Amino acid sequence: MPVYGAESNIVSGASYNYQSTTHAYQRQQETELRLQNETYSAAFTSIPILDYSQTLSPSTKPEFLNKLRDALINVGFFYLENPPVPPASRSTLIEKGLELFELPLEKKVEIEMVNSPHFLGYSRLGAEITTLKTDHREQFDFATELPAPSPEEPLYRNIVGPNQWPDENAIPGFRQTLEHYIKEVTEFAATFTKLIAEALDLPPTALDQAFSNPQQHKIKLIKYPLPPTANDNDTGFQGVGAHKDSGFLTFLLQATPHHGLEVQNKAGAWISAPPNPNSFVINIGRALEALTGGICTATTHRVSLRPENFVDSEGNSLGPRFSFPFFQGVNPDLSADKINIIIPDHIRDLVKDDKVKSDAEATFNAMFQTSIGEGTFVARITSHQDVGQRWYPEVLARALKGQQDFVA
Ligand SMILES: O=C(O)CCC(=O)C(=O)O
Ligand SMILES: [Fe+2]
Repeated sequence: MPVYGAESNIVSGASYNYQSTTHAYQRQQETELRLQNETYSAAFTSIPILDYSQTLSPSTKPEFLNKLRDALINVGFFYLENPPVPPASRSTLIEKGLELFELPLEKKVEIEMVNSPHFLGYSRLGAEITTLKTDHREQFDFATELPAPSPEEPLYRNIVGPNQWPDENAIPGFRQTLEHYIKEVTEFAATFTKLIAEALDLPPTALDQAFSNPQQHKIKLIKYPLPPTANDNDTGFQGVGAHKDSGFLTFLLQATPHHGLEVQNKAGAWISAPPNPNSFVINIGRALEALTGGICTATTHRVSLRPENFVDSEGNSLGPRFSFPFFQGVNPDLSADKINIIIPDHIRDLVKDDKVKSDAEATFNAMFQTSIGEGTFVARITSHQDVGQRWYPEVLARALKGQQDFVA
């Protein structure tokens, strides 16, 4: 256990009076006590399980924050059991989500993503690319309902805009169900952001500066059909290729019992993250990693479509896999000069690996030098090239040239 000098009790860059220094010292001692229970390493072999109900009582909250900090630093993924989004909202979303995929193709293509300059709507099987390879999945992208930017605003602000909703007559109640779910997870995400701040010994509102008001969050409804042939992840079909999420936090609802989601530990091994009852899988995006100087780690993950993931333990077919991630967004206009998050030294010191810190700094510079919206805009264009071709052909051409230079 590291021993901290009196100086390091003081949050660097901030001026503190005696009382708050004492307070910081107490918090540090609490932290050290909590750290004695640390259980995960960067070579984790399972995904931590946290219980949200522990946050509701002052007697159990410190233990929760301890586990949360451990998961943030060492794993970047965790299950959150008993989340405050009611089970009924989750099951109704799953019901309506599955119904949406059952619509005939002609109804789905009415809201095809290519119609939307805001990257929202339906993507047919195989329309998305991750790590230069096609993903074997079909999906609908929805978001917090917000108006399109005006033509005078910077082009990248088009990552925000209105949804394309399915025909209400074809799927009555879908919009209401989805908007209700977005509202509930939005509130939960705001609450959880405060817990992240507390786990880093920051004031609960310290991370709120990352968000706009209103803030657009995204939700994807994803269907992974069983690929037509056996495959492995290197040469065959990928559900979604290895990637890190780009936003703040992702709250993933695994809608069916399939295995397939895999998380890469820092030793390179792929760790399975199968569905756990009454939980979300929560993971950290690059924006949160960068904003915390690498303390919170954004971890690579993928979805594997091995045939054994599509059968239960008795060998019965499970049908397609469905999964519904909610991506907590950040303010697209956020840039380095607008960010003032000072992580206490005793927390920064928990990350021993200097490479992690310098990578996080590089990500921070790349993401926030202009504004985060610019980078996100280009990433969307390269992931959804049909949308790029239709609405932003010049940006797409430039981005593809950049990718080729990078690959070459
Ligand atoms: O389908 C899943 O379980 C994960 C999907 C995912 O990682 C993503 O869409 O970013
Ligand atoms: Fe992801």
